[in-house]
Amino acid sequence: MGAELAADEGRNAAALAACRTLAEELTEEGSSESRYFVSRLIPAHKDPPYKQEANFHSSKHLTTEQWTKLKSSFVHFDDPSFCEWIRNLKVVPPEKRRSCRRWDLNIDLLGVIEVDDMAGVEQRQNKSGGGKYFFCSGGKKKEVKKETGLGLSFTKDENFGEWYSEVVVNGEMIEYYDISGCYILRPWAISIWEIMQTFFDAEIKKMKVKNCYFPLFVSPGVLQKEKDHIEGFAPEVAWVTKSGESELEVPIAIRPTSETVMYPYYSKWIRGHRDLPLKLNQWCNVVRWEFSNPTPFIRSREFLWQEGHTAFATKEEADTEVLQILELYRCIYEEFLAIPVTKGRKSELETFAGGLYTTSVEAFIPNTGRGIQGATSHCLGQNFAKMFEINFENEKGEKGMVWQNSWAYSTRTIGVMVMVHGDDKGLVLPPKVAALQLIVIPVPYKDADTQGIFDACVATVATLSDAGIRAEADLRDNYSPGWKYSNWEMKGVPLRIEIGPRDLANNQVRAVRRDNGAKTDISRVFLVEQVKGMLDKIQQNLFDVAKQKRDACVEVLKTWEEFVTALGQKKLILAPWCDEEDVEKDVKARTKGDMGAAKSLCTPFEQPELPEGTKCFASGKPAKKWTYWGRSY
Ligand code: 86X
Repeated sequence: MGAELAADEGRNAAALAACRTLAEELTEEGSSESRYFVSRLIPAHKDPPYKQEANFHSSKHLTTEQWTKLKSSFVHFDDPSFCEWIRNLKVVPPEKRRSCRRWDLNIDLLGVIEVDDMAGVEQRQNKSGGGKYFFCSGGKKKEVKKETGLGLSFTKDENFGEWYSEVVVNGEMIEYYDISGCYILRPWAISIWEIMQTFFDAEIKKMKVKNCYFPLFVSPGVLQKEKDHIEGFAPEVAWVTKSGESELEVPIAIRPTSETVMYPYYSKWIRGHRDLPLKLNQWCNVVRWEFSNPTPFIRSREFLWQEGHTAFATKEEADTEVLQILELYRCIYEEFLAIPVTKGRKSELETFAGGLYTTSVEAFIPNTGRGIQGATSHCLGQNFAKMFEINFENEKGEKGMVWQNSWAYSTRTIGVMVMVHGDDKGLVLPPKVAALQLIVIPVPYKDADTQGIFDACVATVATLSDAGIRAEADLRDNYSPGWKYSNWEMKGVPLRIEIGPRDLANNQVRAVRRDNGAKTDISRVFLVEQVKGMLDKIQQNLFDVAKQKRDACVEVLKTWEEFVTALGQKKLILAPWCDEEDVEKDVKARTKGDMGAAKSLCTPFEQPELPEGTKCFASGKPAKKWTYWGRSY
C-alpha cells in the first residue's frame, strides 16, 4: 500500500509540474492568475470530497483508520494526462475572461487570499471624486484576509455546469457532503424554501387540505403492493438492512414517494361519503437512489418536497383540484421565483404509471437548452383505489370507488431559480423569495464621520424593517465596502444601499440594483416607497428578462429535419404531433447520444391553431396537437 501511495505521490508531482507548464502557457508566468489557474487544475481544489474519493483508486486497500487519516489531508491526482484533457476542453485562461471581473484578487495556492481593497470601490470613487474607502484611519490600505476567494472562476456562458456548482456553494446555499448526491442546504437556501412553503401551505389550507406526517420507513410488503407503479423505480429504492452489526430480519425501505405508505390508511379511514373528500398533504424528505449525474437541488438523492394526496367521490372534483394546484405551482414559479413556465399535460409515455393523467408546469434553462419539469399535479383516477380498496358508500347506499389526485413540488424549484437568474457575479434572488431583500453598507473613508454613517445605516434598516422590508446592515469592520459589495452580489441580495459621507450630508442613500446594476440616489424622505417600488421593478424585470430569453429559444417547426437542427441549437421546440406513444419512443431512439435523447415536455393547455391536414413532425401521420419537445433534466 505504501508503494502505491508513493507512486501516487510521484504521479501527483509529475502532474502538478505539467499543470504549471500549462498554466504558464495560458497565463502570465508567476502571476496570481497563473497560481490560481494551477490550483484549479488540481481536482481536489474544486471537486467535492466524494468525487475525489471516487477517483482515488488506492483507497480500497486502506484500513478505516488509514483512510480517515488520509482523507483529512489528501489532494488527489492520478492522471498526468489531465493537462491534455484540459487543453481539449479549450479552457479560456482566467485573465482573458472579461465577464469575470474579480481577478484582481490575489489568490494563494494555499488558500490564503489577500484581497485588494480597492477593487470593488473604484467606480464609486470615480463618481464621488477622490478619497479612500477604508475603515482604518490614516488613509493606509488595510489588508483583509479571507480563507476563500470572492468571485467565480467560471462564467455562466462558457462552462455552465462548473458555474452552477460554484455559484450554489459560493452563494452559501449548498455545502457539498461526503455522500454522492446529498447536499447540505444552508440557511440561505432554506429561507427561500420557507417563503415558498408559507405561501403554498396557506393556499392549500384555504382549499381545506390538512397537513399530516407519515413515517419515513416502508415495509417491503407495503412497498410492493402496487407492483406496476413501483416496478420501473425499484433500483432507486434505498433500503435499511442493518441495526448496529446485526442484519434486520426484514429490511425496510426508505420512502421514494408515499402512495404505498398512505393509501392503506385511506382505505381504513374512508367508509362513507361523509368521509370525503379526504385531502392530506405532508412536507417531508424523500430518497431516490439515482445514478445519473447528481446536481444540487436539481437531482439529489434526498430532497425536500410537499406531497399532496387527495380522494374524492367524483371525477369532476378531482379534475378541478388538479388544475387548482397546478395554478398554485405556476404562481410559485412565475410570481415568486420570476420564472416563466408552461402549463400542460404530459404525454402517455411521461404520465405517472399509476395515474390517469399528469399535468405539469415546465420551465426551460436557456444556457443548456434543457426543459425541466417544475412540479406535477396528477389525477390518479381509480387505479390506486382498486389496488388499495379505497371504497365508500354513497347517499343511496351504493358502493363506489374514490377518485384520487397527487401533487408535488420540491427543492428543485430553487435550482431552477439559480440556473435562470444567476450571473457571473453569483446568485440573483427575486425579492419575493429573498431572505434579505436589501443590504445596507456603510462607506466611510478617511476623516469621514464614521459614527454618523453607521447611525444612518442602522436608522435606514429600522425604517425599512418597520415597513415590512427584509433589510439588514453589514457593519462588519474587518471587511472593506468593496469586499462587501462583491459578497452580497454573490449571495444575490436584490438591492444594495450604500451610505457614504456625501449621502449623509445630502440626507440621501444610494441604491444599487443586483439585477441590472442601476444606481439611484434616493432621498431618505421617500425611502420606503422608493425602495418598495424598486423591489417590485426588480421582481418584474427578472421575470421579463427570463421570459424574453426563453421565448427567444422557442422554435415552432413542422418537419424532422428542422427538429434535428433546432435540437442541435438548444431550442425549445413546439411541433405538431400525432400523439402516439410509439412515435415518441422512436423520437427518443433517433435522438439518442451523449447529450441525452429528446422527449416530449408537455402538450400546452394553450394550443396555437392547428390547421386541418397538418402532419406530425416525426411520423408524418395527421397531427393531433402542438407539443413541446427538447432535451430535459
Ligand atoms: C412518481 C408520483 C407522485 C406523489 C408525484 O409525482 C406527486 C407526489 N407521488 C411519483 N415516482 C414514483 O412513484 C417512484 C416510486 C419509487 Cl418506488 C421510486 F423509487 C421512485 C419514484 N419516483 C417517482
